[in-house]
This record gives sequence, C-alpha cells and structure tokens, in this order.
Amino acid sequence: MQAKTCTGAEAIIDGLQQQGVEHIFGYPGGANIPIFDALLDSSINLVLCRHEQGGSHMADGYARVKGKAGVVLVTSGPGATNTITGVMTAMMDSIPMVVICGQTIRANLGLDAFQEADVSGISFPVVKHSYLIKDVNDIPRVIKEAFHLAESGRPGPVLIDVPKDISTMEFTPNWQVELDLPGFTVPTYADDAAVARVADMLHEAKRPLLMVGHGAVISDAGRAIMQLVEKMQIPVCSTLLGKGCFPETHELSVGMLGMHGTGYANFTVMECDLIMSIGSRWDDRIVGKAEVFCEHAKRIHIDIDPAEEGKMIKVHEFLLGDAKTVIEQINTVVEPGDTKKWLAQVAKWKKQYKLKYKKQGGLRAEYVLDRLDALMQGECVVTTDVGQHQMWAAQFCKATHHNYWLSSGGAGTMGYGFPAAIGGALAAPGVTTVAVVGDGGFQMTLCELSTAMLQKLPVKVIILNNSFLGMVRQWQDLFFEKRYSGVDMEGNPDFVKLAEAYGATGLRIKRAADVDKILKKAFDTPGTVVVDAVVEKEDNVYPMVPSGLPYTAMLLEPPKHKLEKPPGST
Ligand SMILES: Cc1ncc(C[n+]2csc(CCOP(=O)(O)OP(=O)(O)O)c2C)c(N)n1
Ligand SMILES: [Mg+2]
Repeated sequence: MQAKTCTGAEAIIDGLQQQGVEHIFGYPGGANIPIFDALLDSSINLVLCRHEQGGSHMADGYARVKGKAGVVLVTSGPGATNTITGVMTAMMDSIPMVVICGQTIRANLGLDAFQEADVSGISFPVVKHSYLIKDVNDIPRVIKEAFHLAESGRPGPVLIDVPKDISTMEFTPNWQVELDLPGFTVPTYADDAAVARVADMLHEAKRPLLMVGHGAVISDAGRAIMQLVEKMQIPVCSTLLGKGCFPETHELSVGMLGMHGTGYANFTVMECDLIMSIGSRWDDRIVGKAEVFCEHAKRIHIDIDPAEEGKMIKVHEFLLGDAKTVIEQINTVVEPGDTKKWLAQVAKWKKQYKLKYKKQGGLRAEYVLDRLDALMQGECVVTTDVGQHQMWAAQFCKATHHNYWLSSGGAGTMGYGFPAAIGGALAAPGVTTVAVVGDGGFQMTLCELSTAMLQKLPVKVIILNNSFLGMVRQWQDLFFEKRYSGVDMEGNPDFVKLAEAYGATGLRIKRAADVDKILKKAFDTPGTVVVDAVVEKEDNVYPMVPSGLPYTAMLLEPPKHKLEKPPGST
C-alpha cells in the first residue's frame, strides 16, 4: 500500500490529534493560515482568543487543571512575541505547553521579511526547548518530542516555529519515528540509602514540618503525603502554588507560608527542627533571607530537577526524584511518630494568629473572599491575578483539590487570572470556575470576555476593585513614605457596563450586607458573570515578611513605626 501524503500543516494537526489534544488556543495570521485551514478538518476545538497573551494563559490554565500540555497556535512576528509573557509565566511555574508559531518561508529567514521574528531565539531563555522546523520530514519527530519534553520530568513550555513553506509542502510523514533524546532523562526513584537517611532524620525530629510545593501538585503526590502526615503526625504548610495538594481544611494544615503566609504557618517555620520541601524550589518569597531560613533546622529537599539542589539554600539531604514516588518510598520505611507536644503548640498558634481583618468601615476584600470561600467549599477551580487580591485569596480561599488552584507564582504576571480561568473551565467541564482579579490586572486581558462568552463558560470573575494598583501602593505606603506614584487607577471603566457590553452578566457589591446575596446570584446565574466588588481603597495585606528579611521581621499588623526599605529586594 502506498503511504499517504499530506501537507506539513495537516501533519501537525494529525500529530496534535495523536497526542489527544482537545482544544487549541489560537489566533490566525498570514504565516499560519495553512495550519488553521487543516484545523477545520480535525476534531480539535479552536478557542479563538482575542490576544495571544490571553491565549497562552488559557493554555496554561488548561494545563494546570488537566495535567497535560495546553496548545497555542499563533502567527509569526507579533503573534508569536505576544505569547512570550505567557510562555515565561509557564516556564517559571513549570507548566507543560506547546506553542506552535507560523513563520515566514525558509527562503526569507534572516531577510527581515514581513512579520519575521526570530522567535525560537527570542524564546530560548524562557522555554524548556524551542524548535525551528527546516525539514518537513521532521514534523512527526518534533511533535512527539515537544509533548514529551513539555510533559515529562519538570514540565515546561516548548515552542515550535513552522515556516509557511513547510506547512504547505506535501510529504509522507513517518509516524513510526522513535523518541531518541540522549541526555534527557527523567528521574523517578530516589536513592534508597538517601531515603533511609531521611527516614532517620524524620524519626529524630521533635518539631518536623512538611512544605508542599508545586512539584507535589504536578506529580499528584497528595495521597502519598496524606499517608505520611497521618502516620507521622507532621504539620503541613504549602507554597502559593502548592495549595490544595494537601487539603487546607485538614487540621494539620497551617496554610501558606512566606511573605504573605499565615502567621501560624510562619511561626511553625521559625520553630521547626526539620523542614522537608516536597517539590518547592524555596523561592525568595518563601525563604525571605535565605542565609538564615530555618538555619537551626534539618533541611530536606525533594525535587525532580537536579538544578534545584542547593540553588537557594543549603540542604542536609537532597532526594532527586518524582515527588509522589519519593514520598511513597519514604512511607515504606517510616514508623509512626509522636509529635503531640509540637502539634499542641501549632494548634495554639493557629488560634492565636488566626487571620483577621477590619470589619468596620467600607467593604473589606478579605470579607468578600471569606464569604466566597464559604460558598465554594473548595469545589470550584479558582484562579487569581497578581497583587493584593491574590495574596488575600491565597489566605482565605482554602484549596482542597490538587489541581483547582491556579495562580502565577514565579512570574507574577498581571493579566493571568481571567484567561487562565477560561482554560481551567475548559479542562473541567461542569465545574464552576472563579477568577479572583484586581481592577488593574483584569484590564490587561479583559478582552477575553468575548472568548468566555463564545465558549459559554461558567467563569465568575470577582474583581476586588480598590481603584489602585494595590500591591505596589502597599509597598509605597510602607517603604516609600506613602509617596504614591503611578498607582491610582483613576479612569477605571464601569465594570458592570463593560461586562454587559460583552453580553455577560455584570453585578456590583458595595456593602458587606450584600456580599452573600450577590455572590450567590453570580453562582446561580448561568454563564460568565463579572462581579465588581468595590472594596476599601487602602487596606494592606498582612502578615507580611518584608522582602529579603528574615521571618523574625514578620509584620502581623500595620507597623507602628517607619520601616526601612528592605535591603536590595524586589
Ligand atoms: C505585567 C505586570 N506588570 C506589573 C506588575 C507589578 N505589579 C504587581 S502587583 C501590581 C498591582 C496590581 O493591581 P491590581 O490588579 O489592581 O490588584 P491589587 O493589588 O489592587 O489587588 C503591579 C502593578 C506585574 N506583576 N505584572
Ligand atoms: Mg487594585
């Protein structure tokens, strides 16, 4: 039988279907028309975004919920560069993504052709890998490799640049091609001797603490962690991206640690005599002043990426492997622990440093989130944007599913929350998705309201509208003598009217007394709803460990004295 020929574009779409791709988040242009054309004859749903940055965040949100690569399809030049923020966001948070870019024809490469941009070059620092396809016969191999690289080991984004003459060229694809990636190995099991040493350390510890990070979420280590926790009776804190892997409603959870972590999580960190990171890279928002972070405690690090060993802090034991597999290994060699005294202390801190906020005065963002949490009961996919609302959401919305909490951690990308919710909603049909956003960040990608409407998605956007770029204002308040510069959001639109202009439902909350009623209405109204919660303008997020300082500098409430600018911090 004669092997079947097809165009490069058809082979790409065929390859995506073989990978089980359900949705493509895309935007067309001259250089990718052949691929859009081939898409018409496939079973893949095109999610036509309104801006390529939004499309890339949608793919990211889809990937976080689904645990599989999100796929982006954009044109050359500005189409491709518009995705770079989304690609960098995915890279920083280890999100699997495959970005396919149209490119000018091969003969024009390097000639400053119309909409030519060297995107494989531009993207190199922010991808796991980038391809520029120069031979049409490479398409089957490149597609297979791209998904393998994106999804295995420490996941990340992979970019494929496809010159237009490659996508229009006829050829006979060979799908039997075997993956051959020498040097790309994926660790699974940790060294048994190291595991035994860690077990000894866990047995000896009087005040142990687990720190659950995004790696634990990615490897779906929740059940194994629960077994370890219940057997050894160890309290658990989680990073911003680790939320939900271990249910925050569990009595041994102390919630998020770090710059805006709960007071009780941070006291537990300060007093523990052993801390074990499960898939967290100890980022600077967590460790504060790295040299003194848990300096008197035994420090253990489980990570799938050998590059993380000793990067931020020195550890006593590094276990290289997949978080779930390594915890399962540990579970086979540890004995039940007796930590009653330690747990009693942790429980005391939980009462003493309970999250609190002002109830008098105008509407408090924390109150809206507190009530939202009560309404959601951990059963919604929650995304956040970046800023004060993000930190309050992390404090007040308790995550109980390992893949239902989506936030831009490493990159801190404003504009992420709403499009990520669109991707998340597509990955979890039937689950209500809530995007907690600020008035600043929402305006960066709100054009995707069209996309949410077209896809008929139950995305509830909760804008915590303080008419400020609140988090920057907070830093100017605390460290720059309240000299507000460039943070007033005067000129904000009427978000209710704006939602209505897109055909969505717009609701507004102005008083605490209306919060329950309006939130319930938002959930009861089918489809996309935007809630404009007009909150106090100048509330600050506490607790706060000022950047670059040790945990002992934690502010539990507004400081009574002027603060020094933290040293050399971002
Ligand atoms: C793309 C981008 N630009 C700038 C920043 C810096 N930044 C961090 S938080 C923040 C303020 C966000 O304001 P808003 O969306 O209103 O949220 P709020 O802090 O008021 O809750 C800014 C400007 C960023 N993180 N991302
Ligand atoms: Mg704001």
